[in-house]
Amino acid sequence: MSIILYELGPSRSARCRWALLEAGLEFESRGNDPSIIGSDELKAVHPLGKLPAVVIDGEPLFESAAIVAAICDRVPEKRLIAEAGTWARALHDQWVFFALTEMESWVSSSELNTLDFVLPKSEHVPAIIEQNDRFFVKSAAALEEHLRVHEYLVEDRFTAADIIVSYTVAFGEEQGLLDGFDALSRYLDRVSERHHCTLTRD
Ligand SMILES: N[C@@H](CCC(=O)N[C@@H](CS)C(=O)NCC(=O)O)C(=O)O
Repeated sequence: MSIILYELGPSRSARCRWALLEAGLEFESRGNDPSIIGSDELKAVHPLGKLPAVVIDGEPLFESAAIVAAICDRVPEKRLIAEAGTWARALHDQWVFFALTEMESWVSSSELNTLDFVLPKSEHVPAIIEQNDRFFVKSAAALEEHLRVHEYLVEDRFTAADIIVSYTVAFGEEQGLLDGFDALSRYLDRVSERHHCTLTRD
C-alpha cells in the first residue's frame, strides 16, 4: 500500500497522522510548511488546497474524518473502527458528524475571526465569537453527558471516532471552552495517554 499524507503540525492533519500510527501503516509525509496550503500541488489532491489530504494507492482523498475512516478500514485486524454496516458504525458516524457540524464549526469560525492565518484582521467579525462559544458549549454539554458514563464514544473502547472527536474537544479546550466539563477534560487526558496520540494541549 502506498500512502502520501499532506500535513502540517497541529492542523487537522494530526488526526490522520494519529490514525496512520495506530494502524501501523508506513506513509510518506509531504507539506509540513505553511506554503503547502493553497499550492498547486495540494490543489491537485484537495480542491480547496487545504490540509489534510492523502493519496492512497494513487487515489486522492480529502476531509480528515473521511481519511481517518479510510485508513482504519484498511486494517480491520487492528479493530480501530466499528465495522461498516453495523449499528456501532452508525454511532461512529453520529458522533463524528456531531463533532464536526455541531462543535467544530463554531470553534473553527472563532479561530478564523481571531487569527490572521486565513482571513486578514480587517475581515474579522469579533461579535461572532460570543455566539460561537455559546453554540459550542451547548453541544459540549451533550457530549459531556455521554462521556460521564462511557470512557469512549463507540463500543466502549478506543476507536477512530475518538481520534476525530477528541481533536474537536481539544480545539474547544484551546479556546477556553471546557470550564466545568470534567468528563470532557478526563476524556482528553485518557486519549492523550495513548502512545501515538497527536493532540497538542497546553
Ligand atoms: N473539514 C476539513 C477542514 C480542513 C481545514 O480547514 N484545514 C485547515 C488546516 S486545519 C486549512 O487547510 N486551512 C487553510 C485555509 O482555510 O485556507 C477537514 O476536517 O479536513
